[in-house]
Amino acid sequence: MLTVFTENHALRDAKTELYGGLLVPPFECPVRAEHVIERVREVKLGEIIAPRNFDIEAVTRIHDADFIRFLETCWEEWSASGYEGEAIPTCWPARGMQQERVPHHIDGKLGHYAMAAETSISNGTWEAARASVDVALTAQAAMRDGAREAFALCRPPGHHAASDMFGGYCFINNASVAAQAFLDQGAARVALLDVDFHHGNGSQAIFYDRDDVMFLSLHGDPSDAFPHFLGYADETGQGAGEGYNHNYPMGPGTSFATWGAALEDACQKIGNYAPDALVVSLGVDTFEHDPISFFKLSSDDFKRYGATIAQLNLPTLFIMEGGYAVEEIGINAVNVLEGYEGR
Ligand code: OKP
Ligand code: ZN
Repeated sequence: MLTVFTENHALRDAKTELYGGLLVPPFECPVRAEHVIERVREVKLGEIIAPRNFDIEAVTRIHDADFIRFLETCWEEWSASGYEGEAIPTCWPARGMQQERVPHHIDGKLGHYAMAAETSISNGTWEAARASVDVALTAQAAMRDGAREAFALCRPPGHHAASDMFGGYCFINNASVAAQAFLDQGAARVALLDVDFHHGNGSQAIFYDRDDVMFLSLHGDPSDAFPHFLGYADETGQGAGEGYNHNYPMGPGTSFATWGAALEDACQKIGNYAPDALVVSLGVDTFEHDPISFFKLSSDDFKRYGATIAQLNLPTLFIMEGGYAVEEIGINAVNVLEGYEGR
């Protein structure tokens, strides 16, 4: 399988994450991607290529142009304002407040465009996010040009980012941008399967009222897990999108028996939908030793479910999302790809 990767992911190197009332080193850190590419090399998964640079138009098919300009200029504006730390939102348009106006002050802009406070924006964040979506688009283009499957080793991840919202370590929704690229090249239907531990609220919101992308997500029950305010089973889509959104929330301690049954059900729905392509938001924070998650999948389970996804027999684009047990992230992510290849 082809892998797309760039060292420019390392430009995303924030020093702070607000966690448990402390500013700690971020769980979403550069060494994650290094471990994954190391494992890709170790098992000789296949060719590794660098991304090419895509025009921003492929990104603004999904994201609001003003939001993209905000990401581009946030660090500059924040540091020019005299603040000494990294950019962290501290106030939001909560219930009963103005949702539509974008404030002038950087504190207001951050609150307007952020979904959460753990994702500090730092120097280089925009450049890394841009490189990450170029990785996804390069892998997608390889499939347009004939590859049956590809692995986009994206970092930073993307599935929490909505059209005009960042957070949950995400800035640009790489998987959604890639799904839209398939459609723009003539696909009639794309399935987006999100197996990251966390609900892909950004991807769900982006495609919620559409029937040309079916979104399916297996994740920690939002009642107990981030992002807390989306991802319940009764969110089934709206308008033309009614019936094209499927959530599988699962509780603390969920084992592979339960998780795998949910995957089988999701795969059945994907099969019935008969998409032209499958995009997989591949997070491996479902691992039993993940430091911020509560599922109990073993390293072998990742290989097993890769094989299940392969049974769909669809052109498949894997997009890297989360996974914070850094020592095992390479083995776990590449196990999915090896399982898919029948190794
Ligand atoms: C990003 B991705 C836990 C707080 C969780 C954010 C998690 C973002 C996950 N107490 N904070 O989906 O892997
Ligand atoms: Zn996650």
